[in-house]
Amino acid sequence: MPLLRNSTQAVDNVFLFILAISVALLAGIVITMLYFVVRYRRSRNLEPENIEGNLLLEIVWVIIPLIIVMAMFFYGLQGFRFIRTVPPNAMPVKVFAQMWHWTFEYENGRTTDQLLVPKGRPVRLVITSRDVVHSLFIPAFRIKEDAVPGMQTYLWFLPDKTGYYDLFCSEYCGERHSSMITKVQVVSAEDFSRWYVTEPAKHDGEAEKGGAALLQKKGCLACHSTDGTKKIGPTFKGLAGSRVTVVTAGKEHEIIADDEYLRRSVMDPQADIVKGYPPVMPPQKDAISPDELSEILEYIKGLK
Ligand SMILES: [Cu+2]
Repeated sequence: MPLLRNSTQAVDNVFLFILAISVALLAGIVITMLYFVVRYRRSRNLEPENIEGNLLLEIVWVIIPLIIVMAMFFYGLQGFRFIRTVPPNAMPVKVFAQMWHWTFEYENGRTTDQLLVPKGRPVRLVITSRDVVHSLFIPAFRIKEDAVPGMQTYLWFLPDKTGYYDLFCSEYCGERHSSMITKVQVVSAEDFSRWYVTEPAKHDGEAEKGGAALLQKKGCLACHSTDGTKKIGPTFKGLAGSRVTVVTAGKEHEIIADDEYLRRSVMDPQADIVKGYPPVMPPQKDAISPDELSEILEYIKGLK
């Protein structure tokens, strides 16, 4: 059996093996069936014969399928073990799933919303969820694993060709599930180390700093707009200081969107639900630090 190099191989080998056996079986059965239809047609066999058992034949049709099925099992097991055994030199990346956004965190604390990896080095993804069950799927590398709140799961893969590959959520997780799609970008080892050591603030443009960048990074913009557009949640434009009709514990009332209200809406979103919107936002206590929240609010207040 060939030595496995990556997960794509591990899965495709078994798939092609089973496919080949299935095609051979299908052809064998159909050909035999057609032959029998002609050979034993009614005009030639008016009187049916009585057939006794045949021990040899019975042994053969138990043993051969057994060998085939066991071969599928061992071939599959080999691939499964390969996929579940992370090479020791793998680069760890933390993955956080949340409605409806992916965040990738590198060892140096750097976070991104696209997965950037160097060519030729295995990558270990340590996956968890900040709200509901999601599932991380990278079809090009044939890997998929659930993202479960309160639990860590893992995947690994070997990016051996540069380029962009789809990465998306494959566990229906609510209204904007389909927007949980991003890319894996495989770059050369040199390009990667250059990017890895660059300070994000120097690297990214002015506009990407502070609150605006945080809104993007934390996934807020999946549901909230900054230009007045109505999305899953209310827009941030003109929000600060405005009058908002909210539902608190089943009772409707008006509230002024002051600092306290804005903070509560991020950290404990279920406390007051803005009228006309679904109560779907998860609390951000663990995802956004007090300093980050202050920066975000500063930015939101500027959106007149
Ligand atoms: Cu999801």
